[in-house]
Amino acid sequence: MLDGKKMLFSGMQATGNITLGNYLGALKNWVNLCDEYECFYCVVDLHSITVRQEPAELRKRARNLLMLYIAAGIDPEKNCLYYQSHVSGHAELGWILNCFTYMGELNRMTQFKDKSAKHADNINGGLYTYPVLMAADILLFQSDVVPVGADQMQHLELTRDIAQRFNNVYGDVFTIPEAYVGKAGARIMSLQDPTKKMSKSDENPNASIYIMDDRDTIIRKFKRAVTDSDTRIIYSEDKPGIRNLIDIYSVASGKTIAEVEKEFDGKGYGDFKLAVGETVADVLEPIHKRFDELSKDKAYVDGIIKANAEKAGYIANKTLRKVQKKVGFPERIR
Ligand code: ATP
Ligand code: LTN
Repeated sequence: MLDGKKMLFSGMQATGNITLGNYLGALKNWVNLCDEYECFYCVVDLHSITVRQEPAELRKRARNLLMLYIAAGIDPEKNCLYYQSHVSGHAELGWILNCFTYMGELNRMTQFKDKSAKHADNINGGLYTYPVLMAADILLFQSDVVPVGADQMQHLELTRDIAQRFNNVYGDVFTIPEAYVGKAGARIMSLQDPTKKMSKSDENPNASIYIMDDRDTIIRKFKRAVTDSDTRIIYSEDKPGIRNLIDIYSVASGKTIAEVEKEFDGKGYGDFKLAVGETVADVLEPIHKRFDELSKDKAYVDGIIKANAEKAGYIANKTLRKVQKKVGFPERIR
């Protein structure tokens, strides 16, 4: 608790270009949570180097992501937006929690299996212990809730298990966090293969809408989206292509699935795809504008980075010191 509010933590990797999946599944849901929670939104750059990164590119992407958080509507005065690498407690707690995590648990992580297959030439220890660092992120802030897309549920479960295990040995040190998965948009699928999630690391640029795509590109990509062999706009389990587009349109427009089906009753895929494209472009337009303004205001963004890293560092240290004491590290001499 901080100032009477429950704690909330989430993060995104600064790898690749942020997609519509990241926006609808995560970012968009983050915007209004600060009324109810004390929110920490991190750019998880330590996680990013589990796959090879070009240093200048990583630096640029990390800053762009932090600006995108703000451009998407997260108020940096009311939320703590910072880089994971600016708060050393993440890595320090990560190490300690590694010693409370079993290899059997890590072997079961599906994201590790997927990423190892994708990066077969670089299956490093960081990729393997990635979920433990994520647990450290969450537990460092005594988080009550963690808003994530559905793909992160397994990591959240592991975090809870690690926290519980630690608490069983040392008493109530960590708050046991709950996942908060938004009702809509939790799993946006690829436009080229609707059985796969839309992912920023997808090699085919037509599979994803990137948040920074311009209107024409967005409309073109939706026009080319793979759909099923039917012509009606109906939400159905066995029509994953059109179901995904209905999901996207529904979250972007704020209409229910039934309203969308009704609106396009008797119309064809062509009309529908155009409407989805236009609606998504309308949603993203103000974000582009705000992002451009922020890009030009270096001093403002630098000020946020500095102040928020200090705030996050202060809170993180409180948990870290407690944990260090519990496990038996010698006290600091002042
Ligand atoms: P990568 O392709 O590099 O693995 P990613 O696109 O899966 O990345 P992350 O940085 O791992 O993105 O995720 C950031 C947030 O976006 C997480 O909360 C995640 O659950 C959410 N998210 C990612 N992809 C989707 C998607 N297709 N639909 C809904 N939410 C998503
Ligand atoms: N693993 C997450 C990103 C992430 C995260 C976190 C999300 C790192 N640390 C803490 C929530 C809380 C991902 O790949 N999307």
